[in-house]
Amino acid sequence: LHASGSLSPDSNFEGRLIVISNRLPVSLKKEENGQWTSKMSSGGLVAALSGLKSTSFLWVGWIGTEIDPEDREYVKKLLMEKHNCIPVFLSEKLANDHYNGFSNGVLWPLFHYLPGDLDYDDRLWDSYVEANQEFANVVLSIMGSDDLIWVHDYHLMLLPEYIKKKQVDARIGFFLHIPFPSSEIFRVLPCRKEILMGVLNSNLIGFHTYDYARHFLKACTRILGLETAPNGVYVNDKFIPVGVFPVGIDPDKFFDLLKQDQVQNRIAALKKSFEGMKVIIGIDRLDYIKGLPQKLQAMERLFQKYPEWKGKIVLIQVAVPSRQDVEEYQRLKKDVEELVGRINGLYGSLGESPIHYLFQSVDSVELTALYNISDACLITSIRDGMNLVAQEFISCQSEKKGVLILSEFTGAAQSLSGAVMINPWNTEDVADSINSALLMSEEEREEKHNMLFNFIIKHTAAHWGNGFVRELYKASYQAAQITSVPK
Ligand code: GDG
Repeated sequence: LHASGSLSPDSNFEGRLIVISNRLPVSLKKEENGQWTSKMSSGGLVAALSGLKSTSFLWVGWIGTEIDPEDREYVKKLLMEKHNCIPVFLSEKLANDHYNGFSNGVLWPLFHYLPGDLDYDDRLWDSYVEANQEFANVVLSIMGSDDLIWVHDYHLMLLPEYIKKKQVDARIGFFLHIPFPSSEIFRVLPCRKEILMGVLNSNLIGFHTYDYARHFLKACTRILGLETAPNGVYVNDKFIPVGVFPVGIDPDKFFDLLKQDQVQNRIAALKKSFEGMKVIIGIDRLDYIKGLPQKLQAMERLFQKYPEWKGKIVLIQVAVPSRQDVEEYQRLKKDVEELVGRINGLYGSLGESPIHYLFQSVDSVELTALYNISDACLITSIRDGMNLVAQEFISCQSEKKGVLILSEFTGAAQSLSGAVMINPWNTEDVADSINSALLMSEEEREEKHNMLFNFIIKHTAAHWGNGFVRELYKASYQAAQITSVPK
């Protein structure tokens, strides 16, 4: 058996890891002179993988745009040589129906408990099937039998099955970055069996929290009638482990940024602009799961209930443009802008606005400086797989010991017990929590900060990546041992 080989499950995996995500972490552009340029983007997953111990890896994913057939060989070569990446080529229509249509129009709202927004149609499901099959074809064409395969997220839930169909001894791990909802919600999905079976072809299935894992196991029992244990599910005569792997950040990246002159200069400038004010920071993609209307309503309530804060608090809200070709996101943008206008109209003064709203992304220098100078970070997601902003804020707060005000509906809430927990739907309570957070004594802030800080510097992105790969290696080794026993 290839899978067992001479490797030992107690050692670190030292072979090749194939990481598969919907989007490659590379932006690619054809310049006017016909030359292609490419740039690796930094992100949570990139950081986690660069922290993997002694593992070489290949990354498979869609490049984000349609590539003409005559350019494909060149693009493939460029991505491989420069970035260790292998592109999956999808037509614009297929990519759109798979990504915007089924992944973001059906799975995303449903998994975040918004079945009312579900836009199901069989044509979109067919595109999801087809795109997953395209990914499988690419993986099958490059994989070796000793590779470990790590599939990421809700765009690719059928991929483990499509790989296993052709390569039974493939060693596949699947990790879901978003919540897995209660089975009561999940069972709404017309293709619920196919999605579960797709994922169950993995050797290890991972989630951010115990709740998500529990919901998944319950769905397996209710929908497929499978027997489960707290740590896995029995499919035919095989046990598929289901584990909890909360993702982390790369705190060193922020510590290094804080040492840079550029960041320190920006910190000094921002401190000067907001002198005598309490600053609350919000960094979110403009997505309905992030609860921006709820956040703004709570700010409005705060100014009504505690008028003494007028002119003394500012919320800096960065709302990063996201999925703007989807109708719900355009509506959300309008609602948020109306609320910002109303609050600034009512509680601002000439030359001063309580809400500083940026519908744009900011660079890492600005981001780090903003995290650093803020007295509180306000996260009001109505559902959120984990939420990395919470951890990034903590990593930049060694001086100020600002307060993290965190929605209990984020995955992060399950591990960041030093945060002030809020229910974003309870406007009154959020307003009260902001008020008390800003009045919190230095000792209490310090105690909470230390607790949070110690947690995030230990549970880093690299810790997560290494933990998952180690477990996948162990699980696939054990599976190989089981199947090698003569019948
Ligand atoms: C999904 C799940 C889960 C944001 N604005 C700017 C900027 N960012 C960076 C943040 C952070 C990341 O984007 C956002 O991460 P989150 O975790 O908050 O949220 P999602 O994008 O929804 O991610 C989520 C995650 O996957 C990982 O598993 O935690 O629950 O929904 O790193 O810093 N970075 C810069 N400028 C910005 O304007 N430079």
